Amino acid sequence: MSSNLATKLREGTKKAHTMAENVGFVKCFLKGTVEKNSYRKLVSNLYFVYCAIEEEMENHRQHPILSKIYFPELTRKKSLEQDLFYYYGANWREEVAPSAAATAYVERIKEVSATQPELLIAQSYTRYLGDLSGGQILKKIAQTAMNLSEAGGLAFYEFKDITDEKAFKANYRSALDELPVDEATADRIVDEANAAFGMNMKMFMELEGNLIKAIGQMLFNSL
Ligand code: 1FH
Repeated sequence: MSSNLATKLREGTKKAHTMAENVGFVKCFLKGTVEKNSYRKLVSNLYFVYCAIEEEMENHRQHPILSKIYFPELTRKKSLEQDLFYYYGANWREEVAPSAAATAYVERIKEVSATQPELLIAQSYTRYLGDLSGGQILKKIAQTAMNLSEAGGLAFYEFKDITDEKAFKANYRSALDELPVDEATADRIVDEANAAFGMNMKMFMELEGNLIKAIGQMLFNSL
C-alpha cells in the first residue's frame, strides 16, 4: 500500500516553497547579502525549533507511524549548538532567545505533538528535506558572504552521518510513501506542512526587518 505521501507533500507545498524563496531576506541571502547579525539570529531561532522537533520526535519514537520516519542521523541540535558557540561565544546560552515567530513555531510543534502527533511528519519533512536539498547551496553562499573559513559557523549544513544526501532523500521519500496513513490524514499532513512553511516565512520576514535596520544604520554611520 502506498499513500503517495511524498508526492502529495512535494506537490502540495510547491506554492509555499516559491513564496518562501521570495521573502526579501531570502532573496538578499541568495544574492549573497548575508548580514552576520541577522544570520546568527536565524541560527538561534532554528536552534529552538529543532530542539522542539527533535525532542518531540524522540518522545514519540515508539509511535506506530512516527517510528517509521525516525532518523537520528538528521538531528541538528548539536550542530546548531556548535554554530551558536561560534557566533555568540562560550556564553551563547545566555545570549540567545527565540523571537516572536520562533516562539509561535515552537508552540505549534508542541501542540501538534500533544494532540495530533502524526502531524510531526509534516514538521520533520519541511525542515529536514529542505536542509538536505537547498542546504549545500546556502552553505556556499553564507560562507562566501560572511567570509567564513571552512572551520566554523556552518556545522548546521553538514550531515556527518549521511554520506549520500540524494540517496537518503530517496529513502526518506519512500518511507513517507510506506506510512500507514489514510487519505484524510495525508491531507492533514500536507496542510500542516504548509503551516510549517508559513511559520518559516514569518521567521525570515522578521529578519528582513533586521536587515533593513542594519542597512539604515550603515547609511547613517556613513553620513
Ligand atoms: Fe527548499 N529546495 N530551498 N526549502 N525544500 C528543495 C527541496 C525542498 C531551496 C532549494 C531547494 C527552503 C529554502 C530553499 C524544502 C523546504 C524548504 C530543492 C530540491 C531545492 C533545489 C527540489 C527537488 O528535489 O526536486 C532554496 C534555493 C532555498 C532558499 C531560497 C526552506 C528552508 C523551506 C523549509 C522551510 C522541502 C521540504 C523540499 C523537499 C521537496 C520534496 O518533497 O522533495 C529556504 C528558504 C532556505 C529560505 C533558506 C531560507
